[in-house]
Amino acid sequence: MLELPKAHLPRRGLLRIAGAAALLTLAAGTPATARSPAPPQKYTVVMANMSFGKLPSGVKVGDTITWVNRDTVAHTATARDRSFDVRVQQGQSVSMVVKKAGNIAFFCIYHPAMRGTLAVAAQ
Ligand SMILES: [Cu+2]
Repeated sequence: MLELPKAHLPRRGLLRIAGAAALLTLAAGTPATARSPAPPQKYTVVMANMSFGKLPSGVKVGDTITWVNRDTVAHTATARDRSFDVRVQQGQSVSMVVKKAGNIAFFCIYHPAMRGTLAVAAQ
């Protein structure tokens, strides 16, 4: 119909269109999460009935884990690589900041049958 052949469009107009498309592409390609890292999260692991309760997933270096001991004896959460070693008296809780990434096996030094593996992602 009234469509102009490309050769008839002014050069400047074409450049402007290309520029706008580039800006839109940039805006779409930059999610909010890329600008700032996620804030540290807090998790809880319960020690009860002589075992560790459900372990959190999605833990990252810098997050905090609070170990809550609901038993009537003391427990520890001791990493086999010693990247953490938390002693928790009966009825108490102790918080720690996760320092190291990896699948970190841990146990209770008083009750070695109590054990688990904490999956920690880098920051
Ligand atoms: Cu124990």
